[in-house]
Amino acid sequence: MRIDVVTLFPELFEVPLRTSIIGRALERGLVSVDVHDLREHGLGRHRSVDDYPYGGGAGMILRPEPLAAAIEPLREAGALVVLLDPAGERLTDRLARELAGVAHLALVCGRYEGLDERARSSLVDREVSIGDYVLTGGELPALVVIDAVARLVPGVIEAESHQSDSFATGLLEHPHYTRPESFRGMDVPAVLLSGHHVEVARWRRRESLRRTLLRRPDLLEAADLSDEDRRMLDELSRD
Ligand code: JAH
Repeated sequence: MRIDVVTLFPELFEVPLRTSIIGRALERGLVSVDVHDLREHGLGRHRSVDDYPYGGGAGMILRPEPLAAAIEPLREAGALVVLLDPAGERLTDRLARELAGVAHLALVCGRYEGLDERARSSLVDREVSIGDYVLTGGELPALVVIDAVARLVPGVIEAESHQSDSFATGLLEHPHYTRPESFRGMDVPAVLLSGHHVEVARWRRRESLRRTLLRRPDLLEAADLSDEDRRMLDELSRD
């Protein structure tokens, strides 16, 4: 998968993209990320990229010409152009999986009060938001999209890891334990040490259901639940 990024702050992408699992995916050539500095397309001696809003008001708006110069070659290369914006479609596990199926993404990071409307409407295919809060720009959301999408690219992590992701199963994950068997008087549940794989699976399913019921009951509406799940939930809701 190929990802291009258009930003006024290319340096924000350096450390996150060379670190850990995403860094390894880039090294291995499973994903490529090219970060483009919008300032290179700035106008005049000061490489200006923004200006005052027509009609007045606070803040600055990104001018359309530098955006067009940066984005048009990416569109022509076949990229799906995604703007990170608080007014966009919410990033969910489903949207991450959809974007992971796109061969070439271009992520456009706004700053200030946003993009000139003519650039947005003519250069952008989709708008994505990572949540209902305003940030100082689209760079952190773009990194979130890259992280969420890149880990779904085949080979980046073991497929079992994301098939059991809570938002893929529709339930929150069960608790996890590792060594030692006893920590500050708190013991690992005996069933996990028993070697009874069927009982371990049943315990994990029950604890997933318990957590979901307690913390995110809204997720239960859409979850794919068996008759046995419903029996467990029934019992849990009576505790
Ligand atoms: C803020 C340009 N949903 C997260 C999000 C995405 C983008 C922005 N803020 C929040 C943003 C200022 C300028 C984009």
